[in-house]
Order: sequence, then structure tokens, then C-alpha cells
Amino acid sequence: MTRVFSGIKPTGHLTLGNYLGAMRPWAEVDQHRADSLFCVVDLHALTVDHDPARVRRLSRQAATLLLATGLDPQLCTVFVQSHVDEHARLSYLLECVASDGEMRRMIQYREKAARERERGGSVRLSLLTYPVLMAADILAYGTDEVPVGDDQTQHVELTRDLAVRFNQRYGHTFVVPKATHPPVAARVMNLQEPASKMGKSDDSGPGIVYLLDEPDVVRKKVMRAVTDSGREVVYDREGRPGVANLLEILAACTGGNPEILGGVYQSYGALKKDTADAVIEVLRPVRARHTELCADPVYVEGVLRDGAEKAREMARPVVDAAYRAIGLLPPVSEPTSEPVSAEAVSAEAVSVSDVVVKAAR
Ligand code: AQP
Repeated sequence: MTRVFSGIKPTGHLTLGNYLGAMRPWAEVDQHRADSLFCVVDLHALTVDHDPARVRRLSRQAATLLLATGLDPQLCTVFVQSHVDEHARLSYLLECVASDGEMRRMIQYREKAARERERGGSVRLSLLTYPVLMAADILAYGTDEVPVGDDQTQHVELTRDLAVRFNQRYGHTFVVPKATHPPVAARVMNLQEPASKMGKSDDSGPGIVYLLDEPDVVRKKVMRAVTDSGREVVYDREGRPGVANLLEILAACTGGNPEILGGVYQSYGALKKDTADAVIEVLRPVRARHTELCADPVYVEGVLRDGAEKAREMARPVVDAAYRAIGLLPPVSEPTSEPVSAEAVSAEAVSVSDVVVKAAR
């Protein structure tokens, strides 16, 4: 069965971009067709300046929202990254196969580091290395597919490169995964700045629809969305990015096609009104289920506890195999009373490579 892994960072309140680009396909498609793991990647939230109490709150909220979107613990595994040590264990090994140059080329690093410097802050080393941790998140589970918004394509490419390089150097250990994207709304743009992605840690509140926004707030944000200088409603991502963004959002919410929808509207006002209605309807059940789940924190905690246990069991053999393959001595479970002969050492070498081959299968 196909193995799917993906995650969400608790760096801010989750947005319509997170939902349409990732969370909705996870709940509506992936959990039904694949052996899926979905994770709140809290370690990634430590790569920028953060308030510890806020990260904890946002992690709990993200986990609750994952369940509110319809993820079913009977069908998939939902957990928190820091509850499974294997991610950090594997990350270090992958740092030993990644190069400094390839990390500095990551677009998200360059953008976020520039933003951090503008604010007068210092750039954390973890901001540079976190794509390696993301590679570890994915590779630890023998993942075949990573359903993400298209801003994550470069990180999944890096993951593939690291997997291939590790396998070539140290023997076949990792499955080489690929990214998958939803057919529309793989990159929802900020309603006030249609050239920028709708991101949860942006400062531009009015351009971002949050999953927990009240319906009248959603309507206000959509009705005030920046459109383009023309008057005609056409789907043109380059020339009319504001209108194209609204058409994509509407298409994603109604199951339509943005180009066809472009021909239906005579005015920006009508397009905005229908888009606002469609977004409000799509978010309504998520908000309602979120309220119910907030009243039952014991259930949410139980899901996360069971999820972490299952995830640990899946990741451990893969990460242990990587430790052996790269040349680390297996932990000694019982002290040896006998001196180790040269023959025993070479026999150990044979049995270790055997373990790697078996784990990779
Ligand atoms: N605007 C978007 N359109 C489509 N997909 C998106 N995703 C994020 N934004 C959009 C997808 O949501 C998943 C989880 O994203 P993330 O938590 O890794 O990061 P983020 O929301 O993209 O975070 P920001 O806003 O850039 O700020 P930080 O990084 O500081 O949290 C991913 O699959 C992503 O593609």
C-alpha cells in the first residue's frame, strides 16, 4: 500500500491556503487511499523567534484542526513530531550527507532569513538546516508520496536527493518519495498581495483567511480582496493574479474549474460574493467540529498518544537501519565477557549489512 506522510508547522493560525493546498486533500483523498501519517511538525516552529507557550497552544490547535478537517484516527496516524525521537535522530545522519551549498539555495531559507535580518534578528542555524529535518520526517516512514502545497516542492526535491545519495553511498536504505499537489489551489495567494503566498506567519492579516475566522470576517476579507486594473473576469495567473486567485479559491471550494468559472462572471463584485459564500460554506463544518473537539481534549490527547506510538514503531526500524548503514556501532545490549576475535568482527559486518537490506525491503 502507498505510504503517505505530510505535516503542518505550528507557527501561526492555520489558513485557507493550508486547508485547500494540503489539509483538505489529506482528509478527503489521502487517508482513504493510502497508509497515511499526518504530523504537527512542532520542531520546525523553533527555527524562528517564538514564544514557547504560543508554540504549545498552536500545536494543540493544529492537531485539533487536523481532526476537525475529517482526519480519522481509524484510517490514518495523527501525531506530534517531537513525540517521536526518530525524526531528530535521523536528521543528524542526513546532515552528514547534505551539503552547505544546497541548504543555502533553499528559497524558503533565503526569504525567511532576509525577513529575520530586516527585523534586526539573528538567523538561527536551524532555519538553514530544517529542510534536512523535513527530509528525516519523510524518509523515516518509507514514504512514497508527500501531499503538499507547491511551495514545498523544493524541499521534497531535496529529500529525494538526500535519499538517493544516502542509498548510493551506504546501501539501499530509503524509499525515494515524490511530492503530490492538489489540481487547483496548490498555491493560494494573499488576498491583499496576490504576488505573495497566503502564509500563516505573514503580518498582513486582512489578506489571510484563517480557518477559525468568523463568517462575517471571511466575507469582509474576500470582498476587500485586491483585484486587477481591468474589468473583465478572466483566469490569467500572470496578467491578473488577484482575480485568478479568487477564481482558484472558488474552484477549489465548489469543485469547479477556474478557467470555466472565469467566463461565468460579468463583474468582480459578483465573483467576490460567490467566493466569500463558497469559502464560508467550506469552513463551516471545520469550525463546528473544532468547537466540539475543543470540549473533549482527552480524546485529542488520546489520538496523539496512540499516533505517536504507532509512528515510533514504523520509524524505528528504518532509522536503526540507517544508523547501521552509515557506520555506527549498534548499541550493546549485554556486556560481553569474551574478548572479540577478528573473525567475530568480520561476521558482525556481514550481519549488519544483512539488517540494512532486510529493513530496506
Ligand atoms: N498559501 C498556500 N497555498 C497552498 N498550500 C499551502 N500551504 C501553506 N500555505 C499554502 C501548504 O500547507 C502545508 C503546511 O504548511 P506549513 O505549515 O509547512 O507552512 P506554511 O503555512 O507555508 O508556513 P508559512 O506561512 O510559510 O510560514 P511559516 O513557514 O513561518 O509557518 C504545506 O503542505 C504547504 O505547502
